[in-house]
Amino acid sequence: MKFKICVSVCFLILFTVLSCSNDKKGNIYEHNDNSALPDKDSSEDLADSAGLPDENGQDETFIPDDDDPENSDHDSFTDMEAGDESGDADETVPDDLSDTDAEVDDEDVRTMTVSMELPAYSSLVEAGNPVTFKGLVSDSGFDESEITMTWTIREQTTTPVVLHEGKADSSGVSEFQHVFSESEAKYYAVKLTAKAPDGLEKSTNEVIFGICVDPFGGKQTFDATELGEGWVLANDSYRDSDGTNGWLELTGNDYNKRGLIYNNSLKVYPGDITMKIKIRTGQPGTPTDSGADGFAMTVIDAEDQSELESYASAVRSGGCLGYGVAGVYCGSGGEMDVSAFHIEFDTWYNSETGIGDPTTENHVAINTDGDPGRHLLWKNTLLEDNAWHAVEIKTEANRVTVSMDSAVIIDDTITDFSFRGGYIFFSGSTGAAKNFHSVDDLEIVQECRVPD
Ligand SMILES: [Ca+2]
Ligand SMILES: [Ca+2]
Ligand SMILES: [Ca+2]
Ligand SMILES: [Ca+2]
Repeated sequence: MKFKICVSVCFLILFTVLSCSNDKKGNIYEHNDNSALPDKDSSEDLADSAGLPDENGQDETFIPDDDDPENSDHDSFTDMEAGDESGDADETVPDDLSDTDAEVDDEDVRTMTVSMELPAYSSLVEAGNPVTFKGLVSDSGFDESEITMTWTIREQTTTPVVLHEGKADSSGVSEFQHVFSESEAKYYAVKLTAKAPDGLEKSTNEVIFGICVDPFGGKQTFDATELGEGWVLANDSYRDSDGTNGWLELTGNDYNKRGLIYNNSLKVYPGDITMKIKIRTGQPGTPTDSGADGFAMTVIDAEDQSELESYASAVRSGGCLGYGVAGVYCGSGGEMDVSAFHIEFDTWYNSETGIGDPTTENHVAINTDGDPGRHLLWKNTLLEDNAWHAVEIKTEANRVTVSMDSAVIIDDTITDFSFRGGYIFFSGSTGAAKNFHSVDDLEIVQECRVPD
């Protein structure tokens, strides 16, 4: 009898604690009512707590909020009867069917818990790769293999649709994979509902995950004749090939050439980035430093294709290397206000006012906003050997690091700098002196992101 009193008291305390706990969590537990559909109020509360849109909130941002402590509850959706968040507290209820205590009868010991292990809350999976969904059900009334597990997903403002349905296995596990395409790249809310043969239903809370896209999707080798989405070759540029390897040639080894090659479709994201390219400049045969002028890789933060085209038609060649539109010299024919990042490979010393090369030697430099006269960071560098060199450009906040063939040549900060992303734009020029100006193996390394 003492045991029963203790059990009843303990159960009362436990129930009281859980009730208080549930109050703090708003309507999370209401999702686990026997209703198959979430009630509107609880959905809105979840939306608010997780930074998600509610059913009517078209203008709310559909992005998971990592800072929200409520999110820590995302995968612990045991119901009140289950006892605690670990979902294994059913054993605390005495399994004594002969007990005459009204609180402990057949109805009270019937428990079902359902939880979602995967996908993890706010996780991102790149489009084209499988997303694993895994949930677990435990039911005291039926064998788990008799429980129907229904997975529904919804987009920001849409109603849920069934993604997958089937019986749990004998361990209560429901697991499958689904591949989302690039056009389906967005945030989703997924929910798992378990339904027993007698109609008892329990649902997890919604878990938000994202399908993201990597715009440049790996290395661009330019080996195929077809360059791929968005590439534009303008003026004297062309794709070259030795029959096996292909690359972009900006000028060819000829005088008074200017070439532009840019991508008018894929935009690099703002924020920290690593960009890798292979470059080659010089004359065939014995290396000499007598060639010119040089070339550059630009990331132009143009609003749209039209602004990009305006920039492409405004850039000046010669010592402006096909990227200059601003500053004392290259803006002298009409300055253009642009937001751009440039790395130049300069093989001709310009002393003209407004270009002001900082060294008479060949140099690699970081310039910004269309001004070849503003060498923010630079380094004398061997360039005109007509050999391929691997260049890596990395930004971390206002720090820019450049390495050539794995040796760091620039590593410094730029005041008020941040990488703003945009369109990839290569340019090069020759004049009274010439060189090849070749680019290959472009690789953009950035975090996969969910499109806006
Ligand atoms: Ca290639
Ligand atoms: Ca030179
Ligand atoms: Ca120069
Ligand atoms: Ca320069």
